[in-house]
Amino acid sequence: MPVSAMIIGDPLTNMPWQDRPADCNEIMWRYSKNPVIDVKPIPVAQAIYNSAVVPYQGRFAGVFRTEYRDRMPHLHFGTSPDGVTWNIEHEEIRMACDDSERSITDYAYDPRVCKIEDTYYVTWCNGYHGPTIGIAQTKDFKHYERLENAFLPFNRNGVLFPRKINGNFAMLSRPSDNGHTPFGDIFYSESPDMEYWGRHRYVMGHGGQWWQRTKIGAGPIPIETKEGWLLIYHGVITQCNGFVYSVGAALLDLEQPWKVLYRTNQHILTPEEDYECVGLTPNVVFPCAALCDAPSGRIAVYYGAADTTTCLAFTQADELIAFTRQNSKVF
Ligand code: BMA
Repeated sequence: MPVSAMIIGDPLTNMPWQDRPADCNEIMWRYSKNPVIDVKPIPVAQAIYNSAVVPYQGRFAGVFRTEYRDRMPHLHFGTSPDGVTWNIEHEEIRMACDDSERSITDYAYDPRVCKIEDTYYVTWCNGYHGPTIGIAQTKDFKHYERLENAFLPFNRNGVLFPRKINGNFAMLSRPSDNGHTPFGDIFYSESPDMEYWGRHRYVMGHGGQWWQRTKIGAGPIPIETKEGWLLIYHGVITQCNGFVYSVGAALLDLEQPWKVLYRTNQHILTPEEDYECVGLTPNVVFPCAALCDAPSGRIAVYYGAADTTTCLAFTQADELIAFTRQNSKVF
């Protein structure tokens, strides 16, 4: 097992993992048995993808983007003993809310789950007169309390930091438009109470190399390392026949995360396998969650493939950080 000095966090010895194959020299490599959640995994679902996984009570819990056969996305809860074999509830998550306006959810997709102190916060792209960032809190994944939407429409990819920064909750997001979004940069915001968000700061934008020249968005919850916050994100290029979604990495300053220290000038995962290139939306790899074992530096990334299945890829913290530093362009 590799040894890492980089990740600040807990052990997670039972996380899913495969060593890099001997004939592979990629910085991020795929699980050999992808997809871990295949098409039509529960009766109501056309597909489950772009979903969130966290360690929970010695096992794993997930909030899943579950697309019904009318193509509308809903959030479902699931559990797993090993992070690979999933039991996903057939009914969508119900959230308590005492305000009828705040409870509006025209649709819910691309969830992230972030544990801060003893509470799990679910953020997702929430339909409220257009996409914005919905938030709910839970301690047991049975009872959820719906909080206020973080921002005005239009916004996507709301990703919380796992600890307060400067005494405030902190979130990355991607302001955008009401359509399929031909633009988008990552911004940072703080909140004292998970309700009022401000101190907005620009983090980083699209552009530079072609793989990320259309738009970018934060992926999994940032991983705290001695070198900075390790942010795995998606970058998009517009090709003659549509968007192509790839994965990159960046290191953000620990106390001022809007300051980008390094950022990969090339993708670390891009659609290559059939299950990433063929599906409901071809040519998409879209990361939304990561598990890590701090002492070894092992990182497992959950990503949606072609808006159709849920897949896993692996990387090693020290190697990814070194790669990000060495192949960096901040612009
Ligand atoms: C984005 C989001 C993602 C999706 C991607 C590719 O705008 O809708 O959920 O995976 O497009 O279709």
